[in-house]
Amino acid sequence: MKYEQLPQQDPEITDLVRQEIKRQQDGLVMIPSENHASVAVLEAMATVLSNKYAEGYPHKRYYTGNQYVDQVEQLAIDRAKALFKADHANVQPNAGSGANIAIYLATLKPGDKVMGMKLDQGGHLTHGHPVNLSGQLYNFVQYGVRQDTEIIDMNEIRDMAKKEKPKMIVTGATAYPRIFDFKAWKEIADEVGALLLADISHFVGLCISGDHPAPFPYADFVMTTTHKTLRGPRSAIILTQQEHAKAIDKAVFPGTQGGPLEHVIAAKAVCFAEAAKPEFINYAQQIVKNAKALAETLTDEGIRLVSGGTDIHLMLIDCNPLKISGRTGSNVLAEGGIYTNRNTIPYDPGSAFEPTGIRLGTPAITTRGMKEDQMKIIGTIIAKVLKNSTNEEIKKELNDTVTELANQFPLYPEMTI
Ligand code: DSN
Repeated sequence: MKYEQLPQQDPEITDLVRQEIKRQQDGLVMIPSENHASVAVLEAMATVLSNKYAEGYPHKRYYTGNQYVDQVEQLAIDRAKALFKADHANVQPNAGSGANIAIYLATLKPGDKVMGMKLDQGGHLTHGHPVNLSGQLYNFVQYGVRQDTEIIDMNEIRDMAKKEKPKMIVTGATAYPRIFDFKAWKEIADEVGALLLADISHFVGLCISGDHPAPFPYADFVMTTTHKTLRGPRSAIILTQQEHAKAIDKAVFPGTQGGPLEHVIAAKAVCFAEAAKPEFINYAQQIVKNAKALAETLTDEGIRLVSGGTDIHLMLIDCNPLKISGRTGSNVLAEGGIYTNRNTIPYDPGSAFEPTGIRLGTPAITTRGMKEDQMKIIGTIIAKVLKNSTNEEIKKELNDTVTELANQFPLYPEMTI
């Protein structure tokens, strides 16, 4: 991928893009919701498809000149349906938040009761947090994890669902290191007559590889972002059973969005084709193997992980025993080139802004080709740094380790700007 016009025309933006490429190349991205999309995915976004307005859906548009974007969008729809074994796919949502809001708009009335996971125990803003439209428009009751196990207790979920009788149950999380057993959730949803939404944004790649239970045939609605473990462009999709197809399409456009981003839809089509290849299964399986190896190393080094480890691609470090804040821990790692994020942990004594946890994961470093041996190296240095966050020698050791790994596992070598 060679940039030509941009460097000539806009040196300021070029320089910032160049520095960002270098930051990603020279560091280790361990924020579990980030990844490195393929050059093909990135190239699909840098196309003239971006110029086209296409309100509506393939062959039902409001403007003329859609003969090619119709085919692009139809390809994306067909590939998504095949990949996820879904009756219907809407590939237009620009982001996960908008996708969730569109699902609510399609199915709920303001004030309807919904069950979703608490943000500070792993959920998402759009799963009913009071500062978000979801929590303001709908009557969300929020579930969490048990304090002793830090794991969701399905008996508690059943009791809550029976008591609250929600119209919808939202599953999925952004900071929960265990799995969602969709079959068990469906049984509870059926018992109380609730619709089931599976937000699989984080672990979508693992649903494809079989490392996490698949949401279909249990969920009524499935949504996912496309840039996390799916490794596509920054965007989202909604998958449904046929009976909800019309309502979902109406809720996305004209309900919550205008003209779709056809260049991003093209990039989604490219990533769905990539995810349908056997190599992707190996990739997603390796994400989990790496996460388990990393969790084991951190634990062996005396770091406490929420719920004792992970089943998926991410884990949460409890910073309380280390006597540092999540901010200090994630900042000192970032200074040495390991990017994680500060995060609340269940029953956090801190706040959302100053939490006492660090969230980290393996999707992006697995994309670079790293395996269990590298996880041991990374886990060992992370533990050492967090236990000695003011020690300059150890910080230097972190820097050297990151440089060595980054050089050994190059990223975007073909990218010149
Ligand atoms: N911001 C995303 C994440 O990091 O998990 C969720 O929307």
